[in-house]
Amino acid sequence: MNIFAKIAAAAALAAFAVAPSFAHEFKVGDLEIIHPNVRATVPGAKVGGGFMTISNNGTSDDRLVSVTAPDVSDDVQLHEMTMENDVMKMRQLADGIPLPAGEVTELKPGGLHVMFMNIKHQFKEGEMIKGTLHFEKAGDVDVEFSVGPAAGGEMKHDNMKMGDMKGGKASN
Ligand SMILES: [Cu+2]
Repeated sequence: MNIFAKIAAAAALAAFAVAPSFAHEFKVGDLEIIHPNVRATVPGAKVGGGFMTISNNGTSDDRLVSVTAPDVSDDVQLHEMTMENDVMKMRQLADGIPLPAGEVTELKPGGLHVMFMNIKHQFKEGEMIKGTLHFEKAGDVDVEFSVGPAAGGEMKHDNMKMGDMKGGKASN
């Protein structure tokens, strides 16, 4: 192997080794799940927020029904944050998150998100957290949430009173 081949091989290996941290995605049926990630949590925090982009490339609507991640939480919920009269409100989406055919649905800070309740350990930046997404039509897919930096302020679940949470049905 000449020196150039060695460099190329090393570069390929390095790229492979770091790839999951910035570009990971999962597929199930017609759904593409791009960069599932969670925010790092501070010590003692009880909850963590999770985000991802889901592209429904099919011709029929689907729905993210639930998420499970027994390594970190026994109660993973789907939430929506909305502004109502200048007040940030969070509600649980009992019917899950609709994924219209041909559309890209974003779970992001300040909007739709996954919430890991009563987390079993701190989420540390750089780690991966195993979870399973359950879709109404596409079925189940195992994913890994990469742990990114801690919240920058848009969504501090820790400061939210649980009393502010209202159960509700997802509106389509
Ligand atoms: Cu939440």
